[in-house]
Amino acid sequence: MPIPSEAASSLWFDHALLPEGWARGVRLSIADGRIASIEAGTERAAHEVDNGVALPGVADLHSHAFQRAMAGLTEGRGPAGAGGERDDFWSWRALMYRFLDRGGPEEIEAITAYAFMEMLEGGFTRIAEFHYLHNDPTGSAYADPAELTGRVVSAAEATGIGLTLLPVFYAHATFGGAAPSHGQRRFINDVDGFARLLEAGRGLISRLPDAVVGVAPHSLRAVTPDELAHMPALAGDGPIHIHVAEQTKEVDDCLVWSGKRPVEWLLENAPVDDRWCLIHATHVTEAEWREVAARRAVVGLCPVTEANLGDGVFPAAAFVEAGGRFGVGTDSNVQIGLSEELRMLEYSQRLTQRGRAIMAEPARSTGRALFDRALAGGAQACGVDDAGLSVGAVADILGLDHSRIAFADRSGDALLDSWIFGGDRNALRSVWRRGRQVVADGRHVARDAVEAGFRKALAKVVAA
Ligand code: NGQ
Ligand code: ZN
Repeated sequence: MPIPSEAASSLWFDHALLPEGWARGVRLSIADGRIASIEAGTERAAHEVDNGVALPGVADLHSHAFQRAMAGLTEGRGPAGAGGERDDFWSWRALMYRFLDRGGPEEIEAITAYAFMEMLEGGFTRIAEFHYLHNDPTGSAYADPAELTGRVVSAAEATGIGLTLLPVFYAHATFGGAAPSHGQRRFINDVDGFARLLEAGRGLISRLPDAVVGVAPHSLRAVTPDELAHMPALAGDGPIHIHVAEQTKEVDDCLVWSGKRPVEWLLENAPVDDRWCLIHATHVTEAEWREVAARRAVVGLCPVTEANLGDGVFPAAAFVEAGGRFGVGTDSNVQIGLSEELRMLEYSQRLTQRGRAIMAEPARSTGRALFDRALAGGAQACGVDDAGLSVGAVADILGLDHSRIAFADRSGDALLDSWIFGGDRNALRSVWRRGRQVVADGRHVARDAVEAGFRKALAKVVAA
């Protein structure tokens, strides 16, 4: 069920954030899903709509879409988790595993489509889906082992979001090649099976206009060094994503296993370069983050989820000052939105450093610096090279409603700051993907059908 709307041939904006900076009276012409020309300083013609403030669409570099269905269901106090006396990341993970007792292909597709739709409504025009749900609820492979991969591709097609598909390799419970636990049965693969899954994924995405396939060894806990060594070749030209150093227990366990910290081990034992995206990397030493920056890898920050799970705070400001690259992801999808992620990122830095405008840079406001960096880092991590409203780039465009009170008497970077920090959720009015309008008046064009599918899926997967 691909979305119906026709591609626009030209769009007029009162303000636009172009790679060289802010411009007024901007007309973008669009052909074959790409920006064909950009004129600035124009007057709006009588037949043209004022589409407000144009921003380039940003990539969400990390998601487990199915977790959207759990939002709000893990916020109570429960029995202690595997990792300690209190509710923490590990007790959350145990609840998340239990959530996977139900949910077949139809439910997974419906939940994924709902999350992808909300990403578009929230300003993300591409998603790197870190997809690790491969098996059925008993832990057996589906008749088609790529069944659920196909469902992710269908969800991207139905919503129109750009897809960077990251099939996940997952084989062990923890460091040292431990056998997987019962809760992990839906994730498990071996290297040969994974190679076949990747091939299937490459076939499945060929029906999407600009999808990318990469690989995702889940974490140093779930993958042995031997298995990890296969991943760069399997990735081909695609990106390589891995969760790393999100929790202090992971750091401690890695030290016991190898004598090294997770990021340190990865940098010494894997060919980490600009194809790599290190998800979270929360607990890093200065030597580690300096080396990550020098390797030009992207750090995939997921500030809302990291706050929700109590992970900790990545030293983003120092990392960026050293030339480090980051993008943002929605990870658990407990809440989905670009402005929310950027705001949480800045606020986590302010709260720990007791300062203001921590991520701002000379001549760029906080919001602008966050936005520019997340745009570039997201594109790199997703394996796409054109980010930004420039001629030849894919026409993935956000339109903020300039008439809202949040933007009164604002221009330039203050527009971004007012959107990100003012928190007007209705400010993002329009989204175009490859020139087709997928969000109008703040709603995805297929919202009614996608929402109905999600409701049906929830009724099946949420325990009574
Ligand atoms: C995940 N989520 O794969 O969904 C993980 C939890 C794990 C986050 N790390 C599982 N936020 O890391 O073992
Ligand atoms: Zn994750």
